[in-house]
Amino acid sequence: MTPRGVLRLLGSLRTGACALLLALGMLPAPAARAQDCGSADPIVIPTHTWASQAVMSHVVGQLFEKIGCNVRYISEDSQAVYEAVRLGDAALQVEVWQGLSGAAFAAARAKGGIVEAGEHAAVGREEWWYPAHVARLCPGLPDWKALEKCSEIFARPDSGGKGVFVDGPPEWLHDYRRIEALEMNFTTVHTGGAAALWEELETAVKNKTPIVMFNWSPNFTDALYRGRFVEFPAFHAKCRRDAKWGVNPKATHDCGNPPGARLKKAAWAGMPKKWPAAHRMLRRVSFTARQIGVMAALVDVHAMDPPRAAARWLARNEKVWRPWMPKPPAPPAPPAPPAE
Ligand code: TMO
Repeated sequence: MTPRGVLRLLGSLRTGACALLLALGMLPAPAARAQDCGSADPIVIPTHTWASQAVMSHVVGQLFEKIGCNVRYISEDSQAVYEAVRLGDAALQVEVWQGLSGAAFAAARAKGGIVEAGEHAAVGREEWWYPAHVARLCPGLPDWKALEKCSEIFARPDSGGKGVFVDGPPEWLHDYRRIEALEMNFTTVHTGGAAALWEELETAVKNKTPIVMFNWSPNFTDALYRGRFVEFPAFHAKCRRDAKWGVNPKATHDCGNPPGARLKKAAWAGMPKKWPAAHRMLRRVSFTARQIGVMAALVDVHAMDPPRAAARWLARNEKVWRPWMPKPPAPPAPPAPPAE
């Protein structure tokens, strides 16, 4: 059984006990009212197709509800979302990745209407990746030149002898010029979404077959698979615009992804005025890599849906989120001493 399979089984045995915890975590908070939120209009929170973002969205939404805000969730494309937030059709995006969304966020910011609402503690990395057993199948990893030498073991019946790089959906807008720029004997196969990526991973781990795939950290895979990112020639901004830079003097994109940046939060510029308490709370929200990995695991390993996973996370992590809540109003000042 794969690590994910084992954990799923243990998880189902614990479900009874957990239902109780969950119920405790969901006891109604003392009467928060919509006027405390600034507006009774729902705060629209967009969710994406990978687990940590969906769970984090519900964690933040359930915190907003604790202070009396109304919340509505929509599922939204991870590129189009920045335009939606800019126009106020969605209020925020809780987990902005540099690689996936850096360009779309910057473009929307340049037009105005969307602002950064601070960073998480976690640094995100997005890159080609392989689970531990692949290191034995392809000596010399994580160096990309070793991967290139082993390309044939990653071939599939329909890949014409080329190694297959298993990627996420086209929506993630990955740049494949790197494969050509580094003259790699690889081709890309898209999966329909994150869940399909994990199915590919699990199959390869169970059968000990080679796989190289897109992955990111923080993720549930950090704790479960002891994988590594492939080390490509180090990123440099010039790599993307200056052909002469880098290992291939005739091509741009002859380097890896940026080494990583803090994950950010984005907000509609009208949010501070319309929902001031929620906006202040959003600014204070900051998750560590470990916390984000756990959120992903609740869905991808323990098969919970994101709202339940969020309720569970909140029930177990009050110490983390309590300091983000609005401070209770100061007690009334003691009466002044009577005048002489
Ligand atoms: C999280 N994602 C990093 C899909 O690009």
